[in-house]
Amino acid sequence: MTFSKSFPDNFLWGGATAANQLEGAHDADGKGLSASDVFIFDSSAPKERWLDQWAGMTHAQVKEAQDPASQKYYPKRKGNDFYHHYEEDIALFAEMGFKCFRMSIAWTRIFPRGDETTPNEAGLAFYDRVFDTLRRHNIEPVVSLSHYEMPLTLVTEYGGWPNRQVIDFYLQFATTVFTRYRHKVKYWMTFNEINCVKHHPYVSVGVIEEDHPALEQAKYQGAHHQFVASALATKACHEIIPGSQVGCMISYQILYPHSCHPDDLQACEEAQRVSLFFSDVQARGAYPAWTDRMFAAKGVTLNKARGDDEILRQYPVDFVSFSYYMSSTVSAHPERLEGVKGNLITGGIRNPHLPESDWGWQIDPKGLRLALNQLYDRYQKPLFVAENGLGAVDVPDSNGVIQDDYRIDYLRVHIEQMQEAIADGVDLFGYTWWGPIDMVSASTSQMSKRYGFIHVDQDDMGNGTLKRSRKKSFGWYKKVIASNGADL
Ligand code: BGP
Repeated sequence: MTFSKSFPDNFLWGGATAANQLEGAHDADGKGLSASDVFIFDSSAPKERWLDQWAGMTHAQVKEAQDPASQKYYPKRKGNDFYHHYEEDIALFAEMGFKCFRMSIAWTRIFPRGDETTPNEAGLAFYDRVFDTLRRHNIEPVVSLSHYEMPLTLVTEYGGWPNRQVIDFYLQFATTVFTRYRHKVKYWMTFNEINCVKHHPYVSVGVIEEDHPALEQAKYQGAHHQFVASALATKACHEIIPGSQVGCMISYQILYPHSCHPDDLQACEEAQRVSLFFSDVQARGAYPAWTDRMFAAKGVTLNKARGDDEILRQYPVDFVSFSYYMSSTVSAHPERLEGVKGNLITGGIRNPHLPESDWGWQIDPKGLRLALNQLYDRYQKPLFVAENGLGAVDVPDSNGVIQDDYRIDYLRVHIEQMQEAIADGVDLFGYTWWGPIDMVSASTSQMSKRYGFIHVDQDDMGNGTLKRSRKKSFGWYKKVIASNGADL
């Protein structure tokens, strides 16, 4: 007998974005500079060094970026100008049949420095307009509070998240937006990819490495404060918006042992645990026992305030969301492997069985089914695929249309594996493709790393008309949503 079970009727199909890569208008209507507004990227550097750039900033770079005379181009300040195009863009999402739209609120539109006591009304009004436009199109907003940005002032004057005061600033921001949008937004995420602090402490916890000779201590102390802030925000959200749903969001890569040697499996398990303890804390409400040993090995001593453990225990998240782009393999002795280059982004070992994207991200749809099952086994909470997508170089055909069959193929095989996971019994309630419209890449700041169903006419230096046009994948995803995942 064959067994089949498909997407639930109310499945949330949609797309995912982030304010700092999308909106542009970095100084409009009172917005302050955010940590990501000063990020710049040198694509001429060797690819192996790309992650290092994304990982850190120096005070000198921040200072130069704040200088109005600086001639450099900062792509995230321009985004794709959603700030001025949101009505048109949301209408296009509606045309595709989106049930939901994942976006983030730029903290600096609401609190430009982060430490004010009164919010910026013009910033609040912008998101009212966005949410009202979504409602008119029957699109459910799914909102991240902090997606790789925080007010730059909280980095330069307060030292970022290692400073406990930042919890209060974040909670002020969170409660302000919960209260303002309590009738408009039901689904919230507290921090984007909270487990990426180990890769890029600057964007994750606002740490400038020069300030922190004990970098590991700063990273994990910052993460601890985010856990407490996330738990208290979850509590506040439930109080202010009855029936609201709050999720954590992690970056999830399936990891395979490079060989069947027990040492490789041990190394693989450890790497997976180090990545997953973040959602363990947020979904189960406690640090796993083994983290004592990990922190000791890293020389980290967490400063916990009295009551922190109780806060984590009392206010876990309602659902678990994650991004899934690729898998990687782990070896206990990578130095002994000859001719095996590390995965460009993660430093893992390349898997010889998998193809890769133009940017070296290895494509593994079955890994998505594994991820869904692993996370559901572990947490027994509803899951949401908050990001999944293919960054590619898109070249228009002679009629000016982008025939992105490669994107359709990527999407098709990942949807098939989600369907398998649902048949396995996983409680999955939504999927948002990253990013439904071309925008500035998080890790490289390039426009040319395109994910969209909608093309935006803009190059890496910000030149272009910003005109939006439909790619071939636009119609394909529309058909998938209309058939609730049946017509692939
Ligand atoms: C995730 C981030 C997103 C995003 C995506 C694709 O890690 O949450 O912000 O951009 O990856 O990454 P990139 O833009 O670097 O290709």
